[in-house]
Amino acid sequence: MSKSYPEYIPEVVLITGATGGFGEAFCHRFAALGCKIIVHGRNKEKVDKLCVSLDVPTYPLIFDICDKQATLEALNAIPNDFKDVDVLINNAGGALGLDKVHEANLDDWENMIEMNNTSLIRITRTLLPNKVERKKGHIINIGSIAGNWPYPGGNVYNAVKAFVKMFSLSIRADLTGTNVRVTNIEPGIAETPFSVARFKGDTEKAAAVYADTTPLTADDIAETVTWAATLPEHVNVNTMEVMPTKQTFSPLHVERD
Ligand code: 8X3
Repeated sequence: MSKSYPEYIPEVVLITGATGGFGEAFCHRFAALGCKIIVHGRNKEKVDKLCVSLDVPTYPLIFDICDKQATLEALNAIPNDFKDVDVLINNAGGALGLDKVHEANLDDWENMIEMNNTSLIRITRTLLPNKVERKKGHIINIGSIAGNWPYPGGNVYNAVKAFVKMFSLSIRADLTGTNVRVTNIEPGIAETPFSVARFKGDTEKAAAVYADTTPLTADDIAETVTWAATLPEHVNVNTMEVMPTKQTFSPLHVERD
């Protein structure tokens, strides 16, 4: 007789960047499983509103991911009934700009490193000892196909997502024997506020990214994340690259005279 899944339901899930796009979809999906949710965001009003909409116990976690002190203070103040985080989903981050390397904005580059890498390692390092002590837990990083496949204008965004992938695999190597799981989910083109942020509020440019095709949705990625998180505890999905059916690969570019 074959088993039926999900076999494992986490108790406490912490989602960073939870107030929109993927993060919000993750909140609803884990709430539907009955998990307690720590909802992170920068905007208190948005976080509070989302917490109220979830029909499970929630804890609002408000801080700017680029602020080290605020991050550490907020994480260290998580109350006892939420502090055993079973699943940490490092979802916060994003892209800024799509300019060529010699024209890109240096501040955007530095911000991308801060948002996608520095903050992620800080949060992970702070929450990991609890998981190791309990010999239980799962870190799910939201990477990107951008970390696997370079594309024009991707430059530092591609690089920060490649960092997330290699950091995920490296944490996994260090955590051998601890029973802690690590997964890097690598979505392709997905219709979320991602492109509005990349183009700094230019909604027309953002809409063009998703025009005349069928991109992934936040729900599609929530499905993959909850699948990885609810597999039996002896199963670890290392990486999972997910594209819309209508997105594929191009040949390598050859410059001709
Ligand atoms: C987002 C995927 O292809 O827009 O991480 O860079 S892509």
